[in-house]
Order: sequence, then structure tokens, then C-alpha cells
Amino acid sequence: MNIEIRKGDITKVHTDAIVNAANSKLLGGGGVDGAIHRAAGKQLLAECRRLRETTLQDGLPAGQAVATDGYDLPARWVIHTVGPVYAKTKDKSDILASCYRESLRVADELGAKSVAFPAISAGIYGWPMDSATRIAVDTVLAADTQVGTVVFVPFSEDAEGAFQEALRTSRDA
Ligand code: AR6
Repeated sequence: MNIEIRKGDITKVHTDAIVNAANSKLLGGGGVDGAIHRAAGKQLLAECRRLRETTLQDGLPAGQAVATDGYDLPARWVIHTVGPVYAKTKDKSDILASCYRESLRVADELGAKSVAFPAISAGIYGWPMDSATRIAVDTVLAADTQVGTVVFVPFSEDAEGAFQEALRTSRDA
């Protein structure tokens, strides 16, 4: 698998699919979720609403993933996943790892060969960037998937440095 780190706005990335760090309600929000809904256009929210009325009446649980079309985005699909809210007193690393594994499983179902990820849970959900990026890189490298290219899309220099360090140390290992 080819792994790239490309700092910037994930809504501009031309991979087959981009991953959204959504919430369980799946009806938009702040952060990368808001940016993706703005860039994809109203049809994205309409498809999310249909999912909530049919297969996802109770919402999307943390650690799981579901696909929609990408509409006005350069990416053909959006894979929505829900990260765990960070808590010092409870280790939710397995749920965060599951976001990456499940997103790649959904990508395989779609036939997506390239997938871009933001740093899931590392914004509003409060996960420390170093830990979030390490879980991201380790989980993607260990995944059993047909996806050939994964692009991590840090939104800040700090996040870029954290992804680079996680990739460097995992490849040394
Ligand atoms: N491209 C790439 N990364 C981005 C972009 C962008 N356009 N915008 C923000 N980021 P967050 P979470 C980074 O808060 O922590 C929403 O309200 C951001 O700097 O978007 O999983 C949802 O609806 C951070 O490093 O997601 C949920 O309620 C990373 O993306 C909740 O926030 C993730 O930050 C999810 O919180």
C-alpha cells in the first residue's frame, strides 16, 4: 500500500473516496464534517437523511462507517465514520482503530482504490494529535484491504508533523 501525507483541505482531494469524521446523527456538524457538507452540496444532506429514515434509524454508532455519493466533491464517494470522543479515564483506542478499518472495508465494497482520511477524533472530539495519528497510521498499515493508496490529510502543521512522525516510526518498527 502506498501512503501519502498531503496537508490541506480534504474537500479538494481527488481520491476515489474521502472519509468524513461525522457524528452519530449523520446530519452534518462543524469541523471537517461541515466543510464536506458545504463542498458536496445539499444532495449529500438529503442522502444522509434518507439513510437515517431507512437503514440507520438509530444513527451510526462510533467505530462504524457508511458510504454516500460525493456529489459536488472531486471524490466519487464520501465514507462517513464516527470517531469516539476522547476520555482520559477510558481507553477508546479500539473504537478509533475501528473507524479506519471499517472505512477501508466500505471502500473495498465500493471498489474504491484510493481513500483520503482526516485525523478522525482529533478536533472537536478532543483526541491528542500524536496518539490519534499513530492509531491512524498503524491501523491502516495493518489493514487487509484492496485499497492501493491512502492519503492522510492533516489540516495544520502540527497534524502534518504528527502524521510524518507516526509513519516514520511505524516503518522503522
Ligand atoms: N480538511 C481536512 N481536515 C480538516 C478539515 C478539512 N477541511 N477541517 C477540519 N479538519 P473534527 P472530530 C481537521 O473536529 O474531532 C463535527 O462537528 C481538524 O483540524 O472535524 O472527529 C462532527 O459533526 C482535526 O484535526 O472531527 C462531529 O460532531 C480533524 O480534521 C465532531 O465534529 C478532525 O476534527 C467530530 O469531531
